[in-house]
Amino acid sequence: MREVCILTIWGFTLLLLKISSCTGDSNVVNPCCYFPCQHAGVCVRFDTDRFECDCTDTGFYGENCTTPEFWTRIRQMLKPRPSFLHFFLTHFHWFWKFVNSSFLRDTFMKLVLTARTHFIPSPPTFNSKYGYLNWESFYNLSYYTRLLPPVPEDCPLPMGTIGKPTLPNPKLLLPFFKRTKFRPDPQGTSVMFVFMAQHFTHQFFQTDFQSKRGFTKALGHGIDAGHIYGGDLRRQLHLRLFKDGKLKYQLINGDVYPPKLSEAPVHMLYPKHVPPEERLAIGHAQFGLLPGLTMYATLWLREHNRVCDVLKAEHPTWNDEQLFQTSRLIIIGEIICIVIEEYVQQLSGYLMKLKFDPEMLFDAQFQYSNRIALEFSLLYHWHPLVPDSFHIDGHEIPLSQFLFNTSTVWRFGIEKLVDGFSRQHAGQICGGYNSHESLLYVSEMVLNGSREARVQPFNQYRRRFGLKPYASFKEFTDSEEMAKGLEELYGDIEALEFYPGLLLEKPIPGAILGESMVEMGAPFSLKGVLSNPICSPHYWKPSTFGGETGFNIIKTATLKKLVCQNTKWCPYVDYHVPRNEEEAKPRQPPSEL
Ligand code: SCL
Repeated sequence: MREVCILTIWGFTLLLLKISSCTGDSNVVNPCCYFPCQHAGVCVRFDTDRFECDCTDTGFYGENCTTPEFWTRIRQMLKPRPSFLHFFLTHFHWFWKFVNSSFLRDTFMKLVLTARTHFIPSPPTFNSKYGYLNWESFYNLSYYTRLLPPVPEDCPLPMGTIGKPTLPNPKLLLPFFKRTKFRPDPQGTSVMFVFMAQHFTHQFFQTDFQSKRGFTKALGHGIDAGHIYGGDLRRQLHLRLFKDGKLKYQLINGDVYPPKLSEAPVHMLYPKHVPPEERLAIGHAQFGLLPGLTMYATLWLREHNRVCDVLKAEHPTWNDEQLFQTSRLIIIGEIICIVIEEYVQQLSGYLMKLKFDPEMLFDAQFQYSNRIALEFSLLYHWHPLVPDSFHIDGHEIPLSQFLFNTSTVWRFGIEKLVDGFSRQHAGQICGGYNSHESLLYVSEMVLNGSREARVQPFNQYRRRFGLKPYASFKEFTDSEEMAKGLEELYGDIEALEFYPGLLLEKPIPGAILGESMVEMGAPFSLKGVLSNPICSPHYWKPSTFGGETGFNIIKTATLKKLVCQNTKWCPYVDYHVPRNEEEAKPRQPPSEL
């Protein structure tokens, strides 16, 4: 009798506890929803209403990781603001002219690399499912990683505890993205850069839209040239010729192009109206989308086969497999070199001459592993780059007629496409009001995806990357209309979302990007590029690339060589539009062609 009684009381107590955890606790806000831990400290919830910040290795201590340790305080006092550093790096020609031609170039480059990459945790940490460390999130490469954990599911508001009860309808944000009048990038970036950006980044940004946001199909998590060779072995085997290490190709008007889809039956996304003979087989399923992408696919295919010839001449005993694999490593090296020394050079606007030299990091603390972050994939939606139409060989082709118009590639030929793209201005990325109307649906998808993934507010990321959070929308943008509109939609600058924050922020004066895009993009970018295995001490030597010849192809790779060693005549080719009359002179094919 007594035992039954005790059991009943126990049962009653358990029931009460259960009820309280269902109802009573809903009044208790998960303290981590306030994002209390500063300086990348980790918020851990204890009990229902208590939290602790783990400040390990942040350089700060105290309940919220706000008190700097001694050396942190010294560093804080000496460290210049990012805006000052950027100004310094983009001004004072005479200073950088001197630096670029002395040993100081290496010193500064090393400084840039280490200062940038230390923001990226490696091995990776959180992902879209897990706001705490665990084996699954480390081991499962199908996830993009995350720098900041998702906003906890049980927070009272979508952005934690600040802002409106619901986020604004994405459709109401699109007017701030939409182009009024084409605004060219003041740094003089060309359309050649635009297609490079799209072609290059789609090897590691392949969001899996079948799954929820936060998954990727590109398991290489970096520069693996999967967009050239196929993302998996099955695809690669279809694309290979199995002779001399080469890739399959076809000849059109006597020039080399990717093979017909019928010759290399891989999955490609072509709409019905594209005739079978115009469908090409390319490493990436979507690269029939735009002639600019097919152009780069063609250039890299020609370059791969050219490198195979160079290797075969030196290694007549090598079989197809070794020629293929070694050429692929050389192509990866060429991509990295061109990306750092020309692509990032153009993007950053730095007067310091950037240098690709993996040896710089051999004595630094640096991990040769990389995981693509969701935040990186979100921030790289740079559709404002795209102009309203394309100027090629005296023709003006509107964007709408460019889509899936593969035959444009051989109608003009690679030379004329490169020439036209390199002379035409790209759009300014940040500042808003510069996305072509037909591309706004992409921004809408990014907004929806970022909400589904519960990405933390923009200002949280400003803090994470050592930037001062914005105090108001007026400080964030120079457009009064936008400041007012965003204020109404979000209610509080602390509730502004990550992606609109990055894209709509006022650009740095005279620059293509805003401060946040530079300070958040550069760490992901440089970490992704330099953590490639070929940059590690056991790979970075001549034997990996078939000897000094192959090694030198990497070390001296340029965009101009990529084009002009694989075309009949050398067009104007640059990520910058012509800077002087000499470069602006028209180029024609020699008369015998
Ligand atoms: C940069 C980038 C990718 C995205 C955004 C910005 C950038 C340097 C020197 N990089 O590479 O500015 O510049 O890292």
